[in-house]
Amino acid sequence: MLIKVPKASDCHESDVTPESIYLSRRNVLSVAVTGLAVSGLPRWAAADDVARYADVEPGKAPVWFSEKLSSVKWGAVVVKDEAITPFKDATHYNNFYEFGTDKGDPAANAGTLKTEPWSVVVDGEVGKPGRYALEDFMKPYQLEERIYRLRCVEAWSMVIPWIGFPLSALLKEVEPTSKARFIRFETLQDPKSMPGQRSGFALIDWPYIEGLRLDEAMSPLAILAVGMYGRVLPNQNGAPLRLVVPWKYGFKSIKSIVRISLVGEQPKTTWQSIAADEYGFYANVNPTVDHPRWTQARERRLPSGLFKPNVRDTQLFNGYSEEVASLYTGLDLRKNY
Ligand SMILES: Nc1nc2c(c(=O)[nH]1)N[C@H]1C(S)=C(S)[C@@H](COP(=O)(O)O)O[C@H]1N2
Ligand SMILES: [Mo]
Repeated sequence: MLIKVPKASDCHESDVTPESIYLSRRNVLSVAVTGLAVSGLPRWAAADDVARYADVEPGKAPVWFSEKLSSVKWGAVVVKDEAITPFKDATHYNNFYEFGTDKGDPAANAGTLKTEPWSVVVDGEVGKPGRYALEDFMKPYQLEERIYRLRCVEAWSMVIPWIGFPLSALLKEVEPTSKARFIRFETLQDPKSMPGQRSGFALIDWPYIEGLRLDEAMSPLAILAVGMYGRVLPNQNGAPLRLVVPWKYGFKSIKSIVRISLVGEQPKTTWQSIAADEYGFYANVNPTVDHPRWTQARERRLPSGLFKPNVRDTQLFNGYSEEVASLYTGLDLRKNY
């Protein structure tokens, strides 16, 4: 990752505002009455309910998404006692190098990304390979809201309410063969719509590639996201389909996926290819294993002011140890960073 000195324009000078201010729900009353509230969010909402986040533009959603929105399991996983990052920050402070390397570039440039029609290829070591139109690809899945911390390797973090479905559900659909040991993801390559792929940002050998071990991919926390903040994913956040693995540094959560392959060998990932000594395949969030050029012990929780930074301790596995630590028993996390 490039070293970036934060600019004043990168973030707001405000302290974190309680989640309740950003979040208003149609069913708040019913939640209070039934006592299902978790940090102001219900675990389950009525079937016709839609989460409403204040100050969020609904965005132009495809029909399949709007249809699924009415049956989303709202607040299926939540973060307790931490505010949801304002939508404005989550959509204007991004890493998506296909659209430029400045934090504001994806918001400024990703409008050119054409997300409809979109197709996804599933191939490699699977019983049911195929090429699907996104609306067909999505048919089997029930959407859930998953409110997760996102910790970038650059030491900033957010809390984002994603809408997606477990990656394990996809794996069940496509039937990995006994030879499948890893899953590999590929982002769209389209220099016409992606200025970062034309500008000769020579470091990256496009397309962007990421991967997981198969057992990591099966973790109930790993999701494929199609929405956030109660709406369809904005282009700059990886529309129309992206990975979210909340216990790993953000670069593992690959955006705008066009190909998912089950493979026998560990895939060569984009950031590993750029600097293998700085960015590993595992990239598990770990406060005790520093990046060679900066500490990973702490993070800036956005929004964070330049003069009043909102800094907090980074947690092992980004606070998801209980769910994922067992995946790594016997693995030297210092060597396998
Ligand atoms: N294709 C692609 N996916 C990507 C990136 C990228 O540059 N290209 N950046 C990654 C990094 S470094 C981070 S921190 C997250 C940021 O996701 P967000 O902008 O939705 O917060 O996306 C990840 N996925
Ligand atoms: Mo990142």
